[in-house]
Amino acid sequence: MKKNALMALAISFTALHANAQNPVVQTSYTPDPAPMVYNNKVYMYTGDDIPGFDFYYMTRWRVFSSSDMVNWTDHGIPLALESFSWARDRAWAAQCIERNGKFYWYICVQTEQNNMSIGVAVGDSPTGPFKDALGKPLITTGTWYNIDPTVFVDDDGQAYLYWGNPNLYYVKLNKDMISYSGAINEIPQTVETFGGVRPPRGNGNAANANEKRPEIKDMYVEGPWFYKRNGNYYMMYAGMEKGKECLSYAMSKSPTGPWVYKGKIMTEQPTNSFTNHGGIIDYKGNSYLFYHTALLKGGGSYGRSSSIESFSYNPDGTIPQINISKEGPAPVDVLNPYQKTEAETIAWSVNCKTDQHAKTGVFVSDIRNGGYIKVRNVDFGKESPKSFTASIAAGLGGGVLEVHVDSVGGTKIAAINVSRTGGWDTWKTFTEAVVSPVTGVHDVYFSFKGQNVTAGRKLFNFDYWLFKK
Ligand code: FUB
Repeated sequence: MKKNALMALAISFTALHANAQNPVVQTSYTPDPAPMVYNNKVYMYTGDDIPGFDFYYMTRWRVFSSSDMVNWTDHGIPLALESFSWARDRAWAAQCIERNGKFYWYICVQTEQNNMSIGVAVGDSPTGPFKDALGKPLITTGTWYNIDPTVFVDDDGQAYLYWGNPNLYYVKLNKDMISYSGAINEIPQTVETFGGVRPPRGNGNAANANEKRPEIKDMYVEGPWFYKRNGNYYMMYAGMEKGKECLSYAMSKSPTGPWVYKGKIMTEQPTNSFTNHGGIIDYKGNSYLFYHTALLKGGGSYGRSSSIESFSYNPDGTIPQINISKEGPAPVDVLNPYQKTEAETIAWSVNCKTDQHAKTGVFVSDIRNGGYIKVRNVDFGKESPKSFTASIAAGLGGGVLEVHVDSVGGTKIAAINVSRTGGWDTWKTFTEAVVSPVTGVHDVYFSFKGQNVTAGRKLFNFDYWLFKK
């Protein structure tokens, strides 16, 4: 290969990694993404995987939001098994929607009676607080089938709740969104509706890794995602191929079917995960597929993380095949650095985590030497800021917060020498001059450096930042 070609390859490799955006959260494991658009923002509701176990032993759910599809603000853990007096274990896939100013978060858990049931929590804001609306399950039939709720309110005001593994069910929700009318209906599964029929248990079922798994073209497994677009109803779901899940979909002209199988959306991708659980939204003129992989460092089939791809529908409303990517979607907005921004608004991060306290809310924690946070598409405008302010808590001293633009080693525009503030939850605002003028749109990197500290020691906690002109 010629020197120029090698150089071009090296540059594009660097560019690819410089723009890594998937998985979209690096501070925790975020399976089963369920996006919701509300008030010009996207909210992403996820589970909370705990890698290292050999099953989906999750105990809580998380919320993130974004205005630009690349910088995601962590809103912490507004809901957990403890929120439901009747829950025992397994905080599995969930979806939240808004109706009349209230937010209904449909979840599924293992109950004290050892079955899976669907419950609903209600809150006054998309980030909570939420509380169990009923004090008991909304859907419980004494079986393990009641998982993965998906909900949609149709144009005529009728709300539908679909769910299930291995069967697909629905009920018509009442206007209160916490009760339903009529029977639980089961959707027939055929080659025509979902691309195939589940073989008898013990011959291809996904639950047991040691089972023989004959090649199956497709079938409904779990993780339904129900929505309507341009008069078409869509049912996306986790299908099955070669012993692992794919994402497939069916369409209908009515909210209750008949469903017509349309094929696979995401097929034979190197996700490293048995499951893939998806969600689809339109936002600021684009369409997005949310799904999970096991590609975050330290992840696996029980350490899954949300990723996003943008796509365009075909003219007839069908969905094209979509591949996973590292880059994810392009930004659809800029970030204003002159407004207080939570430090946990992150496009990419290394060597830090998030935590939450009643007093402070969510903040960036576990900051280690060599770590950084990248925030994309920050618009400084025509005039450079003069100062940089950050709210920091440090139980010990010895850290520096450096601010760079364009890359982690790019131009340094400000630096704060962090001294002890009196405790890890004692917050102090530090302000320093901007030493290198910056205008226009840049990616900003908050880089964490230790001073005379061992590499692994926690440096400081970081709550929010802003620039001033
Ligand atoms: O996350 C636990 C379970 O795995 C979900 O409920 C399924 O959809 C699958 O993703």
